[in-house]
Parts: sequence; C-alpha cells; structure tokens
Amino acid sequence: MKHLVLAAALALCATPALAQQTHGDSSEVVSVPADDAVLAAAPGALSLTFEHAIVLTEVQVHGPGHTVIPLAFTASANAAATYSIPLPALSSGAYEVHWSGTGDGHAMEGTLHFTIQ
Ligand SMILES: [Cu+2]
Repeated sequence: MKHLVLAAALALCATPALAQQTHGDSSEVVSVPADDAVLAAAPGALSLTFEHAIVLTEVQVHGPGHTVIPLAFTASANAAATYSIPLPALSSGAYEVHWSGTGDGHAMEGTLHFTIQ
C-alpha cells in the first residue's frame, strides 16, 4: 500500500515539473513582428517580450531559401524580460526566428514566423 501511495505522489509531482522543463513558444512570448505576421515593409528590429526575465542565449533568423540572416546579437549575462534585436535590411519573403534561453530556473525556446510582402 505504501508503494501505491508513493507512486501516486510521484506521478502528481512529475507532471508539472516536466511541463516546466522547456517551454516558450507563442504562449509565453510577445513578439514584434507577431508570429505569422504578414508585413508590408521590412521590420527594423525584432522585439521579444517574455512572461518573466530570461537570459536569451541564442537568436537565429532564417530567410528565404533557408539563408542565415546575420544578427548583431550577443548573449547577455543578465536576465531581461524584453529584448530588441536590430535586423539588417530584409527583402521580401518568409522568415523564421528561433530563440532559446534560460530564466526562472528552466530552459525556454520558441519559434516564430513572419512574412515580408
Ligand atoms: Cu519560462
């Protein structure tokens, strides 16, 4: 009987812990451009605002034909809730942004897309 109770307690604890290990995506980040935005003009910067402060360790932008867009981004030592990353002049096409970082004791990552007409 003790084993059953222990197993049930472990199951209850494991679920939220697992869910917190890696999260992010559109639920936890507000971006400009927004995910799936279709823009008439190229944005000058990418803005990411998180639910809580994170150390943003990596941001990658891929453009049309999976070209890597060079960014002036360096991972900072301090956590922040908002980041603004300048973008070079972008041409028309579909773009994909990958970001990852750590904050509030867990890893976070996400992907968003936008299109420049
Ligand atoms: Cu988080």
